[in-house]
Amino acid sequence: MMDRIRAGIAAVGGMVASAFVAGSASAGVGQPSPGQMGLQGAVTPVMEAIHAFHDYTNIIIIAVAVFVLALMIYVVVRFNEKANPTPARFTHNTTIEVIWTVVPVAILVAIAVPSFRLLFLQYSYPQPDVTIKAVGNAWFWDHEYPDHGIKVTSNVLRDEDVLKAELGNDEFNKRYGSMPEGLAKMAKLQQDAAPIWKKRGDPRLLAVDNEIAVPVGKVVHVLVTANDVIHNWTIPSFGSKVDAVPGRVTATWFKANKIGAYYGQCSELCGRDHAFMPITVRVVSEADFKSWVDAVKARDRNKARQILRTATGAPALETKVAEGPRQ
Ligand SMILES: [Cu+2]
Repeated sequence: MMDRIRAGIAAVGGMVASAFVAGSASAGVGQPSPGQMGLQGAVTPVMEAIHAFHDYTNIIIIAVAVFVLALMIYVVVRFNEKANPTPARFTHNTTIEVIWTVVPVAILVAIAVPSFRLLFLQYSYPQPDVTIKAVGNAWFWDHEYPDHGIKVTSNVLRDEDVLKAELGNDEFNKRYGSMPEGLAKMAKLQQDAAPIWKKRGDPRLLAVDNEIAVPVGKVVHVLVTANDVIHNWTIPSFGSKVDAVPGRVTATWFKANKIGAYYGQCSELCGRDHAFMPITVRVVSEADFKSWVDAVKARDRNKARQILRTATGAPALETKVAEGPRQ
């Protein structure tokens, strides 16, 4: 009975896994895409290795599931009471017992070796070109660049923030100021903001007011910690996901090889606004990175944001930069 349940679970696992393999081809890069089932597209060596390991492991999982299913069908057909009225009475077979012990061990070793290789790639840090200290707060991120002397506070952009940036505070208050706070107002704001999100080219709930940048093709170390509770610094397309623990420094590294905008979000349940502390990293050319650093140093948030948008081919904004709830 247990064996049958186990085989059933393996068969279902195989089907799910094959759906994942099929889905990964259509996955977006830098952010999730509608109907996506697999991992987000890779732009770093680590994420490429994660993809390769994921696909490789799936092949083994599917092969095992198909084999077990075939065995079960064979047993059901060949050894049911009608087809096989007098069952054999033996209980041991040394050859088969050796095989069903050795083969699974070999399969586990075949999974363990590339898995350790991936772990070593993730946790042996090459010499950094840029170092970022990411600090998780309830509920926003601070990013410090100790070698460049800058600090960027990233807040989630809400519907009302982009509406305010688009309409101006006065017009915003005129339209929405008299509405009572609640679900109806939230729905109205979401509806009215939808075309603005589209025009901006920013993904709702993943976009932040002040984004951070890194130069393309450079090794970046992210030292991650937290001020209050445990958060998690994640950018799926970089293959980076590390806990931000108060009083402790964890680290991740990446070398992004493609200019663009990459989105992630806190991935450790951290409280009320856990779902509203995204991270945006723009990978830009060395020259754009330098001018962004200068703009941040000069405390010109608007210019800093426009530099990053232009550098990554995002639509330029006529409106001033939208600011999130906390500065
Ligand atoms: Cu968090």
